[in-house]
Amino acid sequence: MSLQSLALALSLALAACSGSPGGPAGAGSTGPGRAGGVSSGREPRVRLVPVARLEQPLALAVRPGDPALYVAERTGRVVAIRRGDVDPTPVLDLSREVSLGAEQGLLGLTFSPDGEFLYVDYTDLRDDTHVEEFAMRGGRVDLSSRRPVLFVHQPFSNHNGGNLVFGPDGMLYVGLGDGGSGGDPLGNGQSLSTLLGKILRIDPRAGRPYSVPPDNPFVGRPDARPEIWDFGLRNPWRFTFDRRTGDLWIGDVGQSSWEEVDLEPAGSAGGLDYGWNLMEGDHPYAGASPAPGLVGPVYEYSHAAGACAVTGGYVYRGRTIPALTGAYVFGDFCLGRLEALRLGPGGAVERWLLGPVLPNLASFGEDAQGELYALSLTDGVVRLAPA
Ligand SMILES: [Ca+2]
Repeated sequence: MSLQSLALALSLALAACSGSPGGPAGAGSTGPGRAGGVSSGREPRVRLVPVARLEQPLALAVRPGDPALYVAERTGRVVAIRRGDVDPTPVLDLSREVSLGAEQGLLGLTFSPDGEFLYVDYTDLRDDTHVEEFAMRGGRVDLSSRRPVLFVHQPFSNHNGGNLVFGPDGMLYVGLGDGGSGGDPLGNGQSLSTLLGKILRIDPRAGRPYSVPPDNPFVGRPDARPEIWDFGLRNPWRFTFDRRTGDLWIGDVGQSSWEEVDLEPAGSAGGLDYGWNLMEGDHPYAGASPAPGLVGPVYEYSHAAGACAVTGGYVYRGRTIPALTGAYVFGDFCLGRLEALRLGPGGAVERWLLGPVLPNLASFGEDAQGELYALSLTDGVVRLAPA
């Protein structure tokens, strides 16, 4: 399959299962923010600086004390960009072990806060999810240290989540989609007895294969999996913590009509229900009417104008684009536009386009200095720079 047809297949799959873009018309180029919001024209623009051409890059991470950028390729390799050049020897190669259907592959990577361990999330040849740990030795993994951390059976091939990130609390957060198909036929998003449709919070270093932090929200409840941090998520493809505030930003991919950005303020005790599949964005989906207690998005946009899947990003905390400081940078896989938003008083959303369009915009990354990168399945890794 060519890269283009692969990208098309992935985009169609990410775009969920409706044959129609659906979505109310009239959203316009700025999209229907929850509380409106239009660019004032003063917001910063960026340009994209090529960093590396890689094979379907999907995730980027850095280690403390190591200037390299580590990138997960969907096809199974972790590669390092050292001093601007791609190291020809991979850090890790799982290419014989990963499935490569749409939305599958090596989907996420992160390092332990001390930089000693690499964690990866991938779908195996039977389409199931694995999170594994490897010790780092001299900038590459020590294969003999390989250790399974988490296994999750996937009932369908799509909506695998795959994001891994250590929070400011030192815990590992793991994103899992609702198990796939379309519309969440198994009801996983709202079920506390499955890990699917969730963000998990675990401590992979404190136990074997991991331990559950005692302050997780559902610890001690017999009807719930204690690993669950938040639920009601369809496919929290990319989520990140604001490195300054600790706020958790989640890009949750929608079904047929609405894409959403969710925000969990720092200090949350977890246990939040982000609504799926009772709601898609702010709109009833399987539920007849909005149920009480659900947490709606801080921003949503419709599939009008060709949008298909939100690609969650980062709050900018770098130094080279001061006017962007504190804004949440994100995009849409099909539109490829780089966007940013700020929240004002009362949840008012100011959202604008940063200028560039990156085809097949699949992910974002952040380096040790807080500078941001965008990852394209077809166009490699690029760095955001002031326009
Ligand atoms: Ca939601």
